[in-house]
Amino acid sequence: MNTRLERLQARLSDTQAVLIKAPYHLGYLTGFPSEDSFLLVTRDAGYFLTDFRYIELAQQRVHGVKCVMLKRLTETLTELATQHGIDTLYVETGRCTVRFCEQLRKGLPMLTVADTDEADRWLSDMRMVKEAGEIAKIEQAQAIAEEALAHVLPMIRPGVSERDIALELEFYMRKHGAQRAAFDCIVVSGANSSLPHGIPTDKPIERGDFVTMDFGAVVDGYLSDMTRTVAVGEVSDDQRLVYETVLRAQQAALSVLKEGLPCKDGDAAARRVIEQAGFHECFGHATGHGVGVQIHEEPRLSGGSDQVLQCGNVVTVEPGIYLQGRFGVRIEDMVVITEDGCRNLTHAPKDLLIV
Ligand SMILES: [Mn+2]
Repeated sequence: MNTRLERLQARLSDTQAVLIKAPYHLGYLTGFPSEDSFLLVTRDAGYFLTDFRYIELAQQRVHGVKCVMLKRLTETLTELATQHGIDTLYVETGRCTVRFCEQLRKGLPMLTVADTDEADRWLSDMRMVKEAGEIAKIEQAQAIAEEALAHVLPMIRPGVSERDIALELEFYMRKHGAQRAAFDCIVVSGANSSLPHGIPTDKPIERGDFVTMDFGAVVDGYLSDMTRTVAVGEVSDDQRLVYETVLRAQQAALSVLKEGLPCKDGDAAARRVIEQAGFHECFGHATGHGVGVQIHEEPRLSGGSDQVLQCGNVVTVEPGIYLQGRFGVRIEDMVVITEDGCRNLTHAPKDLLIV
C-alpha cells in the first residue's frame, strides 16, 4: 500500500488530477526521484510518466503506480485525462515555469490547468510531518555530517583555505555514504564569517579567526543541516561574548520547542536573548526551518510564521550574530518535535572550541 499517494488522492474529487514533476516529490510519492519525469495522480489511479532514458530504472524503482513510456507529454495526458474524466489539473506552481504551464494549457485545451497553490500546499502539509522511517534517514545523514566535521577539525589551522575545508567536508561525506552534499558547503572565516551564507574562498585561515561551517549530507533523498563555529588559536573577549550569546539563544529556543507551540514563539525565544544582549540588527534571518527532502521546507521558525509546531516536524534551530567586517557566529542543530519537547538529532559538541 502506498499511503502517501493515497493521502494525496484523498484531497482530490473524481474530476481532479495533480501533475507532479519535482524530483523530490516523485521520490517522496513513488520512491524514484527522477529528472524529466512526471507523476499523474487522479482520485483512484497514479501513473509514472517517463521516457526511454529512465523507463527501465523506473520499472525497477517506482512503487504503487504504473509506469508509462512517454513520447509527448500532452498526448499522454490527454489520453489519461479522457480515460478518467478529468477536467481540472493541478500543478506544482511553486516549481513549474511559466513556459511549462503555457505548454500544458495549449496542449490540453479541454482541461483547466489550475495556477493556484493547492498542489504545493497538499504536498508541503504531508511532508512537514515526518514518519519514523524518514527521521531515521535524516539521522543517518546527520551522522555522516558529524563524522565529516570530526574529520576536518584537525585540519583547521592557519594557512589552510576555506575552500580546502569545504571540499574536504564534501569529499568525506560522499566517501562515507552520502549521495551528495545537501547544498554547497559553507565555510567562512575571519571577517568572511559575518556573511551568513558566504561562499568559501581561497582565503587562508588565520590565528584569531572564527570559522563557521554550515553543511549537510543526503541519505536516500533525505537531507541534514548543521552549523558549527570554532575559533582558531585564540579568542578575544568580544568573540567569546558573541559565541556565548548565540549558544544561550539557541538553548532558549530548544527549551521551548514542542508540539502546539506557535513557530513565531520559537523564533522569539532565541531573538529575545540576542536582543537583550545588545545585538539588535545583528540576527537578520529566521531562527530555523523544516528539513526533509528539501533543505528549506515547512514549518519556518520565523517571526512572520502563523504555523504551529506538530509532532514529527523536523526543524533546525540556528540563531546567529553577524558583526559586519569583523566576525560572525552561528550554531545550528536539527531537532524533531515531540509531545513534550524536542529530540535533538545533532550530537556534535557546542561549547566554544579553540582549535
Ligand atoms: Mn539551516
